[in-house]
Amino acid sequence: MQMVDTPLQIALEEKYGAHNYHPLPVVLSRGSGVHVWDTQGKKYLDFLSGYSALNQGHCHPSIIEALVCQAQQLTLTSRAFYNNKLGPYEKFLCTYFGYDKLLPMNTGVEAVETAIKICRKWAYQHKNIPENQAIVIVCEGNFHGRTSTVISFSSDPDSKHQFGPYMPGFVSIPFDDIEALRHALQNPCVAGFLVEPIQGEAGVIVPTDGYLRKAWEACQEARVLFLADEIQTGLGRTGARLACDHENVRPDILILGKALSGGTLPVSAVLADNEIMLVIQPGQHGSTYGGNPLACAVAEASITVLEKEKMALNAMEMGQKFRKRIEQLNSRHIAVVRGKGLMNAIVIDHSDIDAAWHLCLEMMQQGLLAKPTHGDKIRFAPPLIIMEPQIEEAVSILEKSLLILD
Ligand code: IF1
Repeated sequence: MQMVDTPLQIALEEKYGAHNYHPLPVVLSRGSGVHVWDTQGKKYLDFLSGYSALNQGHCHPSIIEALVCQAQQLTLTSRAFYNNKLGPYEKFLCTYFGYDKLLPMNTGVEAVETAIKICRKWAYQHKNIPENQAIVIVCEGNFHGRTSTVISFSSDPDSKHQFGPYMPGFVSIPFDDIEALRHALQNPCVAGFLVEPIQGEAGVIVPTDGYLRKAWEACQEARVLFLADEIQTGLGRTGARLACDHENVRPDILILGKALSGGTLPVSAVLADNEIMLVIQPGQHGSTYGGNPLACAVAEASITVLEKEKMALNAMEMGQKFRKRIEQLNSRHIAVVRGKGLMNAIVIDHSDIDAAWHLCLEMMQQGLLAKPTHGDKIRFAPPLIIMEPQIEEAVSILEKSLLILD
Protein backbone atom coordinates (compact mmCIF):
# COMPACT_ATOMS: atom_id res chain seq x y z
CA MET A 1 0.00 0.00 0.00
CA GLN A 2 1.46 3.36 -1.05
CA MET A 3 2.11 5.41 2.12
CA VAL A 4 1.09 9.06 1.98
CA ASP A 5 4.17 11.35 2.16
CA THR A 6 4.48 12.92 5.57
CA PRO A 7 3.86 16.58 4.71
CA LEU A 8 5.50 19.27 6.74
CA GLN A 9 2.21 19.96 8.57
CA ILE A 10 2.14 16.45 10.07
CA ALA A 11 5.75 16.79 11.18
CA LEU A 12 5.00 20.15 12.82
CA GLU A 13 2.05 18.72 14.74
CA GLU A 14 4.19 15.77 15.79
CA LYS A 15 6.88 18.05 17.13
CA TYR A 16 4.89 20.94 18.58
CA GLY A 17 1.39 19.56 19.20
CA ALA A 18 0.09 17.49 22.11
CA HIS A 19 -0.40 13.90 21.02
CA ASN A 20 -4.04 13.69 22.06
CA TYR A 21 -5.22 12.44 18.69
CA HIS A 22 -4.06 9.91 16.11
CA PRO A 23 -5.38 11.38 12.86
CA LEU A 24 -5.47 9.67 9.48
CA PRO A 25 -2.35 10.85 7.56
CA VAL A 26 -4.15 13.44 5.42
CA VAL A 27 -3.67 17.21 5.58
CA LEU A 28 -6.81 19.09 4.60
CA SER A 29 -6.75 22.65 3.32
CA ARG A 30 -10.21 23.32 1.81
CA GLY A 31 -13.81 22.25 2.27
CA SER A 32 -17.01 22.86 0.35
CA GLY A 33 -20.30 20.99 0.79
CA VAL A 34 -19.63 17.25 1.18
CA HIS A 35 -16.05 17.55 -0.10
CA VAL A 36 -12.67 18.43 1.32
CA TRP A 37 -9.32 18.75 -0.45
CA ASP A 38 -5.84 18.01 0.88
CA THR A 39 -2.75 20.14 0.36
CA GLN A 40 -1.91 18.15 -2.77
CA GLY A 41 -5.29 19.05 -4.29
CA LYS A 42 -6.74 15.55 -3.86
CA LYS A 43 -10.53 15.58 -3.34
CA TYR A 44 -12.35 13.50 -0.73
CA LEU A 45 -15.90 12.79 0.34
CA ASP A 46 -16.07 13.78 4.03
CA PHE A 47 -17.95 11.03 5.88
CA LEU A 48 -17.08 12.30 9.34
CA SER A 49 -18.41 15.90 9.05
CA GLY A 50 -16.34 17.14 11.96
CA TYR A 51 -18.00 14.56 14.23
CA SER A 52 -21.44 15.81 13.06
CA ALA A 53 -20.64 19.51 13.47
CA LEU A 54 -20.85 19.98 9.69
CA ASN A 55 -24.41 18.76 9.07
CA GLN A 56 -24.93 21.71 6.69
CA GLY A 57 -21.74 20.87 4.76
CA HIS A 58 -18.37 22.60 4.67
CA CYS A 59 -18.42 26.40 4.37
CA HIS A 60 -22.16 26.66 3.69
CA PRO A 61 -22.49 30.01 1.81
CA SER A 62 -25.36 31.34 3.96
CA ILE A 63 -23.58 30.45 7.21
CA ILE A 64 -20.28 31.92 6.06
CA GLU A 65 -22.08 35.07 4.91
CA ALA A 66 -23.66 35.45 8.36
CA LEU A 67 -20.25 34.84 9.98
CA VAL A 68 -18.38 37.38 7.82
CA CYS A 69 -21.11 40.00 8.06
CA GLN A 70 -21.36 39.82 11.85
CA ALA A 71 -17.59 39.59 12.25
CA GLN A 72 -17.37 43.04 10.70
CA GLN A 73 -19.97 44.46 13.11
CA LEU A 74 -19.51 43.13 16.63
CA THR A 75 -18.03 39.80 17.75
CA LEU A 76 -18.13 39.89 21.57
CA THR A 77 -19.61 42.14 24.26
CA SER A 78 -19.46 39.72 27.23
CA ARG A 79 -22.73 39.40 29.17
CA ALA A 80 -21.84 42.43 31.25
CA PHE A 81 -23.82 44.31 28.62
CA TYR A 82 -26.70 43.46 26.29
CA ASN A 83 -26.12 43.05 22.56
CA ASN A 84 -28.56 43.27 19.67
CA LYS A 85 -28.20 39.63 18.57
CA LEU A 86 -28.70 37.52 21.71
CA GLY A 87 -32.35 38.27 22.51
CA PRO A 88 -33.62 37.69 18.97
CA TYR A 89 -31.51 34.49 18.74
CA GLU A 90 -32.86 33.19 22.06
CA LYS A 91 -36.42 33.83 20.87
CA PHE A 92 -35.68 32.18 17.51
CA LEU A 93 -34.26 28.99 19.05
CA CYS A 94 -36.83 28.76 21.86
CA THR A 95 -39.63 29.10 19.31
CA TYR A 96 -38.05 26.55 16.98
CA PHE A 97 -37.60 23.91 19.71
CA GLY A 98 -40.60 24.89 21.86
CA TYR A 99 -39.00 25.90 25.17
CA ASP A 100 -39.35 28.94 27.43
CA LYS A 101 -35.65 29.73 27.78
CA LEU A 102 -32.12 29.13 26.46
CA LEU A 103 -28.75 29.35 28.21
CA PRO A 104 -25.99 29.93 25.60
CA MET A 105 -22.61 28.25 25.98
CA ASN A 106 -19.75 27.33 23.63
CA THR A 107 -18.58 23.72 23.52
CA GLY A 108 -20.83 20.72 23.84
CA VAL A 109 -19.36 19.59 27.12
CA GLU A 110 -19.92 23.04 28.61
CA ALA A 111 -23.59 22.65 27.75
CA VAL A 112 -23.63 19.17 29.34
CA GLU A 113 -22.00 20.57 32.50
CA THR A 114 -24.53 23.42 32.49
CA ALA A 115 -27.42 20.97 32.19
CA ILE A 116 -26.09 18.91 35.12
CA LYS A 117 -25.72 22.03 37.30
CA ILE A 118 -29.26 23.20 36.45
CA CYS A 119 -30.65 19.72 37.12
CA ARG A 120 -28.97 19.51 40.53
CA LYS A 121 -30.11 23.00 41.56
CA TRP A 122 -33.66 22.26 40.38
CA ALA A 123 -33.67 19.09 42.53
CA TYR A 124 -32.61 21.01 45.65
CA GLN A 125 -35.16 23.76 45.08
CA HIS A 126 -38.13 21.82 43.64
CA LYS A 127 -37.72 18.19 44.72
CA ASN A 128 -36.30 18.85 48.20
CA ILE A 129 -33.39 16.51 47.67
CA PRO A 130 -30.88 17.20 50.48
CA GLU A 131 -28.01 19.45 49.35
CA ASN A 132 -25.07 17.63 47.73
CA GLN A 133 -27.12 14.39 47.56
CA ALA A 134 -28.49 14.78 44.00
CA ILE A 135 -27.91 11.81 41.72
CA VAL A 136 -27.88 11.91 37.92
CA ILE A 137 -28.36 8.58 36.16
CA VAL A 138 -26.15 8.00 33.10
CA CYS A 139 -25.69 5.12 30.68
CA GLU A 140 -22.75 2.78 30.27
CA GLY A 141 -21.03 3.49 26.97
CA ASN A 142 -21.88 7.17 27.19
CA PHE A 143 -19.86 9.98 25.70
CA HIS A 144 -20.77 13.47 26.85
CA GLY A 145 -17.43 15.27 26.64
CA ARG A 146 -14.03 15.49 28.31
CA THR A 147 -14.22 17.69 31.41
CA SER A 148 -13.32 16.19 34.77
CA THR A 149 -16.96 15.96 35.88
CA VAL A 150 -18.13 14.37 32.66
CA ILE A 151 -15.35 11.77 32.43
CA SER A 152 -16.14 10.92 36.08
CA PHE A 153 -19.14 8.98 34.74
CA SER A 154 -17.51 7.67 31.57
CA SER A 155 -17.18 3.92 31.18
CA ASP A 156 -14.36 4.32 28.64
CA PRO A 157 -10.94 3.73 30.24
CA ASP A 158 -9.20 6.02 27.74
CA SER A 159 -11.50 8.90 28.68
CA LYS A 160 -11.21 8.27 32.42
CA HIS A 161 -7.96 6.55 33.45
CA GLN A 162 -5.62 8.63 35.65
CA PHE A 163 -7.84 11.72 35.59
CA GLY A 164 -9.14 11.15 39.15
CA PRO A 165 -10.30 11.99 41.71
CA TYR A 166 -13.75 11.76 40.16
CA MET A 167 -16.92 13.78 40.71
CA PRO A 168 -19.52 11.89 42.80
CA GLY A 169 -23.29 11.95 42.23
CA PHE A 170 -23.66 9.72 39.19
CA VAL A 171 -25.12 6.23 38.81
CA SER A 172 -24.44 4.21 35.67
CA ILE A 173 -26.98 1.81 34.18
CA PRO A 174 -26.93 -0.22 30.97
CA PHE A 175 -28.12 1.70 27.90
CA ASP A 176 -31.39 0.57 26.31
CA ASP A 177 -32.48 -1.27 29.50
CA ILE A 178 -35.77 0.16 30.72
CA GLU A 179 -35.99 -2.10 33.78
CA ALA A 180 -32.54 -0.96 34.91
CA LEU A 181 -33.72 2.65 34.63
CA ARG A 182 -36.96 1.98 36.49
CA HIS A 183 -34.96 0.33 39.28
CA ALA A 184 -32.47 3.22 39.49
CA LEU A 185 -35.35 5.73 39.60
CA GLN A 186 -36.52 4.25 42.92
CA ASN A 187 -33.74 6.21 44.63
CA PRO A 188 -35.47 9.39 45.93
CA CYS A 189 -32.25 11.37 45.45
CA VAL A 190 -32.30 10.98 41.68
CA ALA A 191 -32.56 14.41 40.04
CA GLY A 192 -32.05 13.58 36.39
CA PHE A 193 -31.37 11.02 33.65
CA LEU A 194 -28.74 12.09 31.12
CA VAL A 195 -28.80 10.14 27.86
CA GLU A 196 -27.70 10.28 24.22
CA PRO A 197 -30.73 9.20 22.13
CA ILE A 198 -28.23 7.21 20.03
CA GLN A 199 -24.79 6.52 21.50
CA GLY A 200 -22.30 8.01 19.05
CA GLU A 201 -18.78 7.29 20.27
CA ALA A 202 -19.83 3.86 21.48
CA GLY A 203 -20.29 3.03 17.82
CA VAL A 204 -23.74 4.37 16.83
CA ILE A 205 -25.77 2.22 19.24
CA VAL A 206 -29.44 2.68 18.30
CA PRO A 207 -31.74 1.73 21.19
CA THR A 208 -34.79 -0.52 20.82
CA ASP A 209 -37.80 1.27 19.32
CA GLY A 210 -39.80 2.77 22.16
CA TYR A 211 -36.93 2.84 24.67
CA LEU A 212 -36.62 6.63 24.70
CA ARG A 213 -40.37 7.10 25.11
CA LYS A 214 -40.57 4.57 27.96
CA ALA A 215 -37.51 6.13 29.62
CA TRP A 216 -39.07 9.58 29.36
CA GLU A 217 -42.38 8.31 30.82
CA ALA A 218 -40.55 6.62 33.70
CA CYS A 219 -38.73 9.87 34.45
CA GLN A 220 -41.93 11.90 34.34
CA GLU A 221 -43.55 9.42 36.75
CA ALA A 222 -40.60 9.66 39.15
CA ARG A 223 -40.42 13.47 38.76
CA VAL A 224 -36.86 13.12 37.44
CA LEU A 225 -35.61 15.44 34.71
CA PHE A 226 -34.94 13.87 31.29
CA LEU A 227 -31.72 15.44 29.96
CA ALA A 228 -31.24 14.70 26.24
CA ASP A 229 -27.72 15.14 24.91
CA GLU A 230 -28.57 15.89 21.26
CA ILE A 231 -25.16 17.41 20.56
CA GLN A 232 -24.40 14.73 17.99
CA THR A 233 -27.85 13.26 17.25
CA GLY A 234 -29.69 16.57 16.95
CA LEU A 235 -30.17 19.08 14.12
CA GLY A 236 -31.27 16.64 11.43
CA ARG A 237 -28.51 14.05 11.85
CA THR A 238 -30.86 11.10 12.52
CA GLY A 239 -33.47 12.14 9.96
CA ALA A 240 -35.54 14.34 12.27
CA ARG A 241 -35.13 17.78 13.85
CA LEU A 242 -34.07 15.97 17.04
CA ALA A 243 -33.55 12.25 17.61
CA CYS A 244 -36.10 12.53 20.43
CA ASP A 245 -38.70 13.60 17.85
CA HIS A 246 -38.76 10.05 16.43
CA GLU A 247 -40.46 8.93 19.68
CA ASN A 248 -42.36 12.11 20.46
CA VAL A 249 -40.18 12.73 23.52
CA ARG A 250 -39.82 16.30 24.79
CA PRO A 251 -36.72 16.46 27.00
CA ASP A 252 -36.98 18.53 30.19
CA ILE A 253 -33.50 19.83 29.38
CA LEU A 254 -32.34 19.82 25.75
CA ILE A 255 -28.61 20.00 25.09
CA LEU A 256 -27.34 21.16 21.66
CA GLY A 257 -23.91 21.81 20.14
CA LYS A 258 -21.77 20.89 17.11
CA ALA A 259 -23.92 21.62 14.03
CA LEU A 260 -25.65 24.46 15.88
CA SER A 261 -22.88 26.57 14.33
CA GLY A 262 -22.58 24.66 11.04
CA GLY A 263 -18.95 23.82 11.79
CA THR A 264 -17.69 27.41 12.00
CA LEU A 265 -17.05 28.07 15.73
CA PRO A 266 -18.06 26.43 19.03
CA VAL A 267 -21.70 27.21 19.83
CA SER A 268 -23.81 25.20 22.26
CA ALA A 269 -27.07 25.74 24.07
CA VAL A 270 -29.22 24.40 26.91
CA LEU A 271 -33.00 24.79 26.56
CA ALA A 272 -35.61 24.31 29.29
CA ASP A 273 -38.87 25.76 30.58
CA ASN A 274 -39.04 28.49 33.22
CA GLU A 275 -39.43 26.32 36.35
CA ILE A 276 -36.16 24.58 35.51
CA MET A 277 -34.14 27.36 33.86
CA LEU A 278 -34.95 30.02 36.46
CA VAL A 279 -33.15 28.15 39.22
CA ILE A 280 -30.07 29.91 37.78
CA GLN A 281 -29.97 33.49 38.98
CA PRO A 282 -27.52 36.29 38.02
CA GLY A 283 -23.94 35.47 38.95
CA GLN A 284 -24.57 31.71 39.35
CA HIS A 285 -23.38 30.52 35.94
CA GLY A 286 -21.83 31.98 32.79
CA SER A 287 -19.00 32.07 30.27
CA THR A 288 -16.87 34.72 28.56
CA TYR A 289 -18.02 33.83 25.05
CA GLY A 290 -21.43 32.35 25.86
CA GLY A 291 -24.07 34.13 23.76
CA ASN A 292 -21.62 36.28 21.80
CA PRO A 293 -23.16 38.12 18.80
CA LEU A 294 -21.02 36.19 16.29
CA ALA A 295 -22.24 32.86 17.67
CA CYS A 296 -25.85 34.05 17.63
CA ALA A 297 -25.63 35.17 13.99
CA VAL A 298 -23.99 31.93 12.88
CA ALA A 299 -26.35 29.68 14.86
CA GLU A 300 -29.46 31.40 13.54
CA ALA A 301 -28.17 30.98 9.97
CA SER A 302 -27.26 27.32 10.64
CA ILE A 303 -30.74 26.41 11.85
CA THR A 304 -32.37 28.44 9.08
CA VAL A 305 -30.57 26.58 6.29
CA LEU A 306 -31.19 23.23 8.01
CA GLU A 307 -34.92 23.91 7.75
CA LYS A 308 -34.99 25.72 4.40
CA GLU A 309 -33.03 22.96 2.66
CA LYS A 310 -35.01 20.17 4.41
CA MET A 311 -31.78 18.51 5.50
CA ALA A 312 -33.42 16.20 8.05
CA LEU A 313 -35.67 14.69 5.38
CA ASN A 314 -32.70 14.23 3.06
CA ALA A 315 -30.77 12.58 5.89
CA MET A 316 -33.63 10.10 6.40
CA GLU A 317 -33.82 9.24 2.70
CA MET A 318 -30.07 9.12 2.01
CA GLY A 319 -29.42 7.15 5.20
CA GLN A 320 -31.88 4.45 4.19
CA LYS A 321 -30.23 4.21 0.76
CA PHE A 322 -26.76 4.09 2.33
CA ARG A 323 -27.56 1.25 4.74
CA LYS A 324 -29.44 -0.72 2.05
CA ARG A 325 -26.53 -0.46 -0.41
CA ILE A 326 -24.06 -1.60 2.25
CA GLU A 327 -26.24 -4.58 3.11
CA GLN A 328 -26.35 -5.45 -0.60
CA LEU A 329 -22.53 -5.69 -0.62
CA ASN A 330 -22.92 -8.86 1.44
CA SER A 331 -19.33 -8.47 2.59
CA ARG A 332 -18.03 -11.15 4.97
CA HIS A 333 -15.95 -8.41 6.57
CA ILE A 334 -18.99 -6.37 7.63
CA ALA A 335 -20.67 -7.91 10.66
CA VAL A 336 -23.29 -5.19 11.15
CA VAL A 337 -24.45 -1.95 9.54
CA ARG A 338 -26.60 0.22 11.80
CA GLY A 339 -27.80 3.74 12.28
CA LYS A 340 -30.60 6.22 11.79
CA GLY A 341 -30.68 8.96 9.18
CA LEU A 342 -27.09 9.83 8.32
CA MET A 343 -25.65 8.67 11.65
CA ASN A 344 -24.37 5.23 10.67
CA ALA A 345 -21.62 2.77 11.45
CA ILE A 346 -20.37 -0.61 10.29
CA VAL A 347 -18.76 -3.22 12.53
CA ILE A 348 -15.79 -4.93 10.90
CA ASP A 349 -15.39 -8.67 11.37
CA HIS A 350 -11.74 -9.60 10.79
CA SER A 351 -8.88 -11.37 12.57
CA ASP A 352 -6.66 -8.29 12.31
CA ILE A 353 -7.54 -5.94 15.20
CA ASP A 354 -6.37 -3.03 13.05
CA ALA A 355 -8.57 -4.02 10.12
CA ALA A 356 -10.88 -1.01 10.53
CA TRP A 357 -7.90 1.36 10.59
CA HIS A 358 -6.36 -0.23 7.47
CA LEU A 359 -9.74 -0.05 5.74
CA CYS A 360 -10.00 3.66 6.56
CA LEU A 361 -6.49 4.21 5.17
CA GLU A 362 -7.49 2.46 1.95
CA MET A 363 -10.75 4.42 1.66
CA MET A 364 -8.71 7.58 2.18
CA GLN A 365 -6.48 6.60 -0.74
CA GLN A 366 -9.64 6.09 -2.82
CA GLY A 367 -11.14 9.46 -1.85
CA LEU A 368 -13.40 8.77 1.13
CA LEU A 369 -12.67 9.99 4.68
CA ALA A 370 -14.07 8.07 7.64
CA LYS A 371 -12.59 7.07 10.98
CA PRO A 372 -12.79 4.00 13.23
CA THR A 373 -14.23 4.31 16.72
CA HIS A 374 -13.37 1.83 19.45
CA GLY A 375 -11.38 -0.48 17.23
CA ASP A 376 -13.70 -2.42 14.97
CA LYS A 377 -16.41 0.14 14.21
CA ILE A 378 -16.30 2.73 11.43
CA ARG A 379 -18.63 5.70 11.70
CA PHE A 380 -20.13 7.10 8.47
CA ALA A 381 -21.65 10.54 8.97
CA PRO A 382 -21.55 12.74 5.86
CA PRO A 383 -23.05 16.23 5.71
CA LEU A 384 -26.86 16.05 5.46
CA ILE A 385 -26.80 17.72 2.04
CA ILE A 386 -25.31 14.62 0.41
CA MET A 387 -27.00 13.43 -2.78
CA GLU A 388 -27.65 9.92 -4.09
CA PRO A 389 -24.75 9.83 -6.62
CA GLN A 390 -22.35 10.68 -3.78
CA ILE A 391 -23.85 7.93 -1.62
CA GLU A 392 -23.29 5.53 -4.54
CA GLU A 393 -19.71 6.80 -4.93
CA ALA A 394 -19.01 6.27 -1.21
CA VAL A 395 -20.39 2.73 -1.20
CA SER A 396 -18.40 1.91 -4.31
CA ILE A 397 -15.21 3.14 -2.61
CA LEU A 398 -16.05 1.05 0.47
CA GLU A 399 -16.64 -2.00 -1.74
CA LYS A 400 -13.28 -1.60 -3.53
CA SER A 401 -11.45 -0.89 -0.27
CA LEU A 402 -12.84 -4.01 1.42
CA LEU A 403 -10.74 -6.07 -1.00
CA ILE A 404 -7.61 -5.29 1.04
CA LEU A 405 -9.11 -7.29 3.92
CA ASP A 406 -9.36 -10.48 1.78
C1 IF1 B 1 -13.28 14.13 21.13
C2 IF1 B 1 -17.89 11.70 18.54
C3 IF1 B 1 -16.72 11.66 20.65
C4 IF1 B 1 -20.61 14.24 21.83
C5 IF1 B 1 -21.79 14.14 22.61
C6 IF1 B 1 -21.06 15.88 24.03
C7 IF1 B 1 -19.89 16.02 23.30
C8 IF1 B 1 -19.64 15.20 22.18
C9 IF1 B 1 -22.86 13.12 22.25
C10 IF1 B 1 -18.90 17.09 23.73
C11 IF1 B 1 -18.38 15.36 21.42
C12 IF1 B 1 -16.73 14.72 19.89
C13 IF1 B 1 -15.58 15.05 20.81
C14 IF1 B 1 -14.35 14.55 20.12
C15 IF1 B 1 -14.77 13.37 19.25
C16 IF1 B 1 -16.26 13.49 19.12
C17 IF1 B 1 -16.94 12.26 19.52
F1 IF1 B 1 -18.73 10.83 19.06
F2 IF1 B 1 -18.57 12.72 18.05
F3 IF1 B 1 -17.14 11.09 17.64
F4 IF1 B 1 -15.71 11.88 21.33
F5 IF1 B 1 -17.53 10.77 21.11
N1 IF1 B 1 -21.98 14.95 23.68
N2 IF1 B 1 -18.01 14.50 20.57
O1 IF1 B 1 -20.42 13.42 20.76
O2 IF1 B 1 -18.90 18.14 22.81
O3 IF1 B 1 -17.22 19.48 24.06
O4 IF1 B 1 -16.53 18.21 22.05
O5 IF1 B 1 -18.02 20.19 21.78
O6 IF1 B 1 -13.34 14.62 22.26
O7 IF1 B 1 -12.43 13.32 20.74
P1 IF1 B 1 -17.59 19.06 22.67
